[in-house]
Amino acid sequence: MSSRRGFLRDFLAGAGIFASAKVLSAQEMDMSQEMQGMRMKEKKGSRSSGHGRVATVPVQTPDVPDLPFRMDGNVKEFRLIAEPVKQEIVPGRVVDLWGYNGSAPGPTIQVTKGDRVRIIVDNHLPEATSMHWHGFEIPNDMDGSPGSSQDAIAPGGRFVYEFTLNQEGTYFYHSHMAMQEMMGMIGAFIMHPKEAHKPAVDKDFVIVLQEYAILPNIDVPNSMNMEFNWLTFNGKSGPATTPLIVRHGERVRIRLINLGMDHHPIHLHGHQFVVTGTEGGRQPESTWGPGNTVLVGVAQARDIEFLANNPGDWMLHCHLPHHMMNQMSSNVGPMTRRMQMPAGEGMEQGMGMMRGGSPTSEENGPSLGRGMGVGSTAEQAKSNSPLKANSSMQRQDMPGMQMSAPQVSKDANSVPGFPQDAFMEGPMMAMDKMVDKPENLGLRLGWSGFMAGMMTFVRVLPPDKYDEIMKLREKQQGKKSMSDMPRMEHQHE
Ligand SMILES: [Cu+2]
Repeated sequence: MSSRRGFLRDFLAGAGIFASAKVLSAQEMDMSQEMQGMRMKEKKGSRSSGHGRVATVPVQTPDVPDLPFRMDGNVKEFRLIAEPVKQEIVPGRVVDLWGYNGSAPGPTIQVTKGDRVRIIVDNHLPEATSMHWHGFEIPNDMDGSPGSSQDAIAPGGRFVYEFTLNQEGTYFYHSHMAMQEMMGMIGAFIMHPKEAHKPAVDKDFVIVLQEYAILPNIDVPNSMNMEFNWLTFNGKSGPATTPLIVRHGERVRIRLINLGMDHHPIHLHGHQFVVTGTEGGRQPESTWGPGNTVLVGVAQARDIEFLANNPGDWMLHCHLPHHMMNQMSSNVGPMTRRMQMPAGEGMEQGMGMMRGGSPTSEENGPSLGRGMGVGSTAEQAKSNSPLKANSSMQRQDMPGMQMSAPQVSKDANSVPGFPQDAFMEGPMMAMDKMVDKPENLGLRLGWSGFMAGMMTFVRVLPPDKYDEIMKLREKQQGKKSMSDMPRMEHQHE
């Protein structure tokens, strides 16, 4: 029995399914059997059942767990707990978000068209919440609209949703309390077709786009701010995002989901893709046209597909310049690069560092650093500060940071516009070792200094490199103890 349990544990870890020791139960047996079936089909290569039908592959959501389920008769039963979450979005930056089951975004739900599902939602937040099923064609009383289709779920309360799903595509769930959305409360809800769409894909990924405004010396997002200094893919900012690993020649789908305040033009290097789906499901092939950038609007989903026929490590990123930065805040201090230039704010004020009040107080709410936010009153003309060339920017408090001098010309300080606010890109920001993981194996030395915000890689690898990374990943995930894994509490029994 113990060896069987050990096998299950390894298997679940290998499949990227996380559960705590508390829930090693029939629930996992159901989940594992279904996932095993999917994986075996995946391994066969063509995944054809012999009648021209091709099975779907499960989606991978890098850095986010899948939500396990148990079968209750013919009903797939899931449990979601709305709760505060501590999340490390880059090494050393742990922030207080709100999410589901210990993760923001919440765990990914995968079902198949025709499934009857039950989702038990428990509210462990200090305030009321409600769960909306975005784009679902379900009875009105299951829609999760607080005040109209149901009462909001009180703190400590529970609501049980149950419906049959006859749709297919990239959907999502989210709190229908607006400010909670800006604390992280969304998750992917993938409805697989009964057989794969043609042409079938070999890899299917999900990326949830989120953004936060977090003042430099506090860990709580300012949900009132309208500009953002932390931009995340699946709850991580570059270089902490986990690359999408693809074997050369595979067909790839990436499902992008946006729930924030901004639209994100997501750009892929080295390939042209077609948009094959929206938040409303599959698009007819007659609408597919080539592109390499897709605008994912707020509350929208976009599926892109391409043949990974160009080997290499290709960037996949939001193309808004400010969305490729981390912890964006202003250069501050009394900057007196030339005479007569107005001095900036003091360090604390200029960076929006809190010394009183809450993140949403009158003093801190509308403004983050220099002129961030509607109604900002702290906007002032500031010169740029001189930057010492050839000086190491090694951070003593972060030993994993790579030691090197910024690449700056000798006359840099006489060039108007230099240094720009947020001069933070380049080799001196590299932290390869701090974000070491199998998926990063073999990336060029210093790569991490150029990845921030909504940035990751699609790594199109030759078979030997691909196999090497997969083996390493399985080994590492097998080693993970259950206590290290994201929390999944089930308290009803
Ligand atoms: Cu963006």
